[in-house]
Amino acid sequence: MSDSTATDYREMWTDLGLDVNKHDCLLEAVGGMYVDTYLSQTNRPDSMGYLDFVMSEVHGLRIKELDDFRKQGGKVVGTYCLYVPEEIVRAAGGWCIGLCAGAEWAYDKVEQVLPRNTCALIKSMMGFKLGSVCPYIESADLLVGETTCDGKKKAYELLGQMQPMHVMELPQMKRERDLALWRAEIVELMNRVESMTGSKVTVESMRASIQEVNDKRRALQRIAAARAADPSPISGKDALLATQVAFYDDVPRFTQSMNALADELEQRVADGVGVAPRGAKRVLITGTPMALPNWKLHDIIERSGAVVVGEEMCTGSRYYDKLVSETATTLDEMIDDIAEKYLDVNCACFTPNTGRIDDVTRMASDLGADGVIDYTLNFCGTYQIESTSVDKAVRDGGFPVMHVDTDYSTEDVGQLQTRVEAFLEMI
Ligand code: BJ8
Repeated sequence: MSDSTATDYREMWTDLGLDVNKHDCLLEAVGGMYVDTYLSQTNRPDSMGYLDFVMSEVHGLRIKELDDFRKQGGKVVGTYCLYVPEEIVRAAGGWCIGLCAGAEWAYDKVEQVLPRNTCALIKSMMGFKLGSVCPYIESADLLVGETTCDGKKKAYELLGQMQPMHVMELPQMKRERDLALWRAEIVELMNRVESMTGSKVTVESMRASIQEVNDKRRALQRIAAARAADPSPISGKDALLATQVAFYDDVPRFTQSMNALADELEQRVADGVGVAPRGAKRVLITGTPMALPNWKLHDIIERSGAVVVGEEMCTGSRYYDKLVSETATTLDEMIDDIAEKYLDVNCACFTPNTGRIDDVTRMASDLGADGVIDYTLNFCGTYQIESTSVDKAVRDGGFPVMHVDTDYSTEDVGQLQTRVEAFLEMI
């Protein structure tokens, strides 16, 4: 991260409209966090070198790639949620990037337009834009939002006054008529991206995009499966980082690198090599997403000697555990398959959302977890209320559970550390 701050990319950042001095501060802060959180780990898989490199160039080389793509006429679509189908954007010739919303930034400006008691993810999303420090959002030709939670919906109206915005209406139940509505929304997104890129989606382009995004998810599934071993061959922090980077890295390159990481993890499992000693306490985390660079809870848990073995969240299994069917032969069938796969994501904005509860207990058992931490960002009503059902199902399944409500600040780190240590001692 620090290399990029020196000189190379300042002209590009300026051209993108960034506040370059504030951006330097952001890079320095995130770079410092990365060194403390990641590079201080021991016995990491060698293949993590790829993600270290990606992070060292997170606002440099990758932004340059987006810039070059756009200069050749390419279009970049920025998203904030798992429901926006990357396959559609890629099939129409665009690139899709998940936008940063994982750190506190410019809250003084944010709180002039949003209530203070808004969840950190939404405040961060707005803060990066209002603070002019995110080269990803400034590289996006179109933002695609979705009607998930109320806070995001209303914040998209404000973002839409600053940048081109397309909002998809996501139904909040999963009946046949909801699927029909969702499919129509996907077709509308496809039309919008096609008119922006000037490139029509074809059976061939859609088949290729389904295949390459599935391949990315398959690579992440291999990494996830390796974490069932005791000792776990990879830290939860490193596995979380892999999923976070999946949202914005070049797709084929990322897939290749993650398959190399999975090869190494599988070898480590065969050799009994782990990041923590065999028998270290194993924790499954469930809840709201942890957008880059939110590594707070994983760091606290793993510094306490336990290992995070899975994440039932949008920066975890919800992102990679389901694939789009690859058997369709017509464009209509492919769109059906995409609509079905995406509506099957289990977000708490749906009612009922029993699929998520089933996933939590299944994952806790498959991954040999000793306990579950249910993690929610403050003021996220849907996940906070769903905690009651998660808590009951996890306890009924025989697993201890702890609930954490937090945000992106470091103020509660000491208190969380004490609570996590007490939980780990108890399990
Ligand atoms: S599919 S979890 S990425 S909406 S934490 S902004 S819900 S108040 S992020 Fe999410 Fe899509 Fe669902 Fe996943 Fe609102 Fe809650 Fe904040 Fe949230």
